[in-house]
This record gives sequence, structure tokens and C-alpha cells, in this order.
Amino acid sequence: MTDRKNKLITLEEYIIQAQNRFPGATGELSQLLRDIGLAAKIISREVNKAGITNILGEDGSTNVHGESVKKLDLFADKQLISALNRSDITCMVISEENDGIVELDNDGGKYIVYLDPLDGSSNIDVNVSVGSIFSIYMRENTDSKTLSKEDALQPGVKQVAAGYVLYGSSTLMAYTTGLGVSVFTLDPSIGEFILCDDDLQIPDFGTIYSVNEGSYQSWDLGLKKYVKYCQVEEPETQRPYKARYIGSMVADVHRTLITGGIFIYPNSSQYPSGKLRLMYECNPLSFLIEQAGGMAIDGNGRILEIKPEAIHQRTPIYIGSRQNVLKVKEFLDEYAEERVKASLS
Ligand code: FDP
Repeated sequence: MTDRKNKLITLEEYIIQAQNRFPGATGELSQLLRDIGLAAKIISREVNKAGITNILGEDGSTNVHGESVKKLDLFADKQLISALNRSDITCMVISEENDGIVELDNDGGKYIVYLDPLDGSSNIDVNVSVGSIFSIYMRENTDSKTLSKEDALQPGVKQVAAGYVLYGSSTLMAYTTGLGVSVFTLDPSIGEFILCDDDLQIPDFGTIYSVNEGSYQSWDLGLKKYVKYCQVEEPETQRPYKARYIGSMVADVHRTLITGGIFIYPNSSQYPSGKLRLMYECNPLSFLIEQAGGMAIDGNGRILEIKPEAIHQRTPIYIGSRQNVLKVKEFLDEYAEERVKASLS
């Protein structure tokens, strides 16, 4: 935890202090993070009173992935995009809720922002934690006036910042600019995010595994064997591990970041390329987890090194404590041949 325990530091102050450490910084990224912080407060307020204002439930449409859209998803999408449109910093937004790219009014904007405005939204109606995820890239091609999807297809290693806001028992924001992970909790009485940790580290090993076991039959053999390994009684290796699955990636990954362990959303016969989205779910959370000392892979290599081909691309993910991720990789590698044989038969 931070050693500045007796001094409350707000998100705004912290961002300015961090910016001052870089003499050449223009302050634009800081402004962008502050804009996201503002939208997060508005979304948090709405999430907390969702039942009262009858904003719960589906709006009747489906998003680009064919999933039913909840009213709060749309609200969160709108708030974040209009917050980003306030300052001339962001040229383009890609959001789970929009099929194509959303061009903002700022041709000269330097940044491209990916958003999952309300992750885990199937949990909204049952009062379970949901979150907003963001991932920020620099626009590389500044010569061309026109923007295209290609400008946005950069691998995760090129993120300049990423983070999430978790609307849980309290509202919390975690972000990284590549210099560790900082965490803030929203104090609703003063409407400010207050710094609670400025260098969060994930335990190197944890005793929780998190995966939707209902899909067990459709997994590759390596993952089946790994999950059976987690369930074996062996006190010397602290097994059996505990199973925990919220069903909101942002909440499951947040728990993993704090307590250690592993969160998995694999490929399966139902989702041959995995279900979760590379650009606005897996990349930002992988950046954070790596910055906290953990690991994130797609079963073969690092998530952050995947070369994206589409803005809404999906990927399998194994993310969490270093030792746990390395262990599942051993199982996946050991049974990789069976996987190839199965795909050929
Ligand atoms: P949701 O569909 O509720 O938005 O983003 C997809 C996601 O949630 C993740 O947050 C979550 O981890 C996963 O889907 C849950 O999927 P399953 O219901 O297949 O377990």
C-alpha cells in the first residue's frame, strides 16, 4: 500500500504529479485519463441507482456480437464517448457497442481509445459487479487526414495506457501508463477517486482458479487435465484450489490481481477463438496484469504480442499469477498434439 497513508491524494492530483515527473509531457494523456475518470463517476452513479430509475434491463437491440444490449451499456458507451470528445485529444474510439470506428471531431487528435463501456453486462440485472475497460494507443499515421480501422490495429505492447473501473461494493479505478499499477477508490461523499495503492503487485502464486466450468466438455484436453490438477487434494502444493467465477471478466481479473491465481476464458468447441475481445478486454487487462508482475497468454504466446487483424477480434486468455499461468501452459503444451489430432479428425 502507498506510504502516503495520512495524506489523501485524488486521481486528479496524482495524474498531475505523475505528469510533472516527465518534463516534456504535453498533459494530453493526463487530460484523457481525467476525462475517463469523470465519465466513470457518472456511470458509477447510474449503476448504483439502476433499480430505482428503471434503467435496468434490455433495450431490445443487439450489439455487434449479437448479444442483447442492456440499457446501461448504452448509457456507459455514450458517457465515455462524450467525455473523450470534450478535449481535442482523441481522434477515434472503438467500442464494443459500435460496429465500426467512431470518429471524433478532432482530426488532429493523437490518441485512439478502445472501450468496453460495461463489461459483464449480463450481470447488471442481478446486482453483480460490472466494469468499464479502456485501452489507449497513439495514432501512428499522422500524415493522412482520413482515419481507418488499420490505424487502430496495433498490438497490445503499443498501449500507452490502459485501465478499468469496477462498479462493485465500492467503485474503483485501476490504471497503468507502463510504470506500475495505480488504484483509486471513489469516495462518494466527496465525489473523488482517492489513491489507495500506487504500485499494486499480483502475488506470484495463488490458490484460486476461475473459469466457466459449465463448458468443460467443450474444452481442449490440456485444460481439462489442468482443472483436474487444481482439484486434486495435495496439501503440500496447497491443493485443491478454490473455484471462483463471477462471470464479469473485469471483476474476475480484479480479484485475481488482488488475491493471485488464474482467470481463464479458453477456446472451446462453442467459441473456437475464445469469447473475449482482444482489443478492449484482453489487451488492457493483460497490460495491467503484466505491470503488476503477472502473466497473460492466449495458450501459446503473450496476449500483448498478438498482431490484431480485426477491431472486434476474439482470443482465448489465461491470465494471472506468473506461476499459475506457467503451470497451465505446461498442461496445454503437453496435450497440444491431441488438440491438433482432434482438429484434423
Ligand atoms: P458479458 O457477456 O456479460 O458482457 O465480455 C463478455 C463477458 O461478459 C465477460 O465479462 C465474462 O467474463 C464472460 O463474458 C462471461 O461469459 P460466460 O457467460 O460464457 O461465462
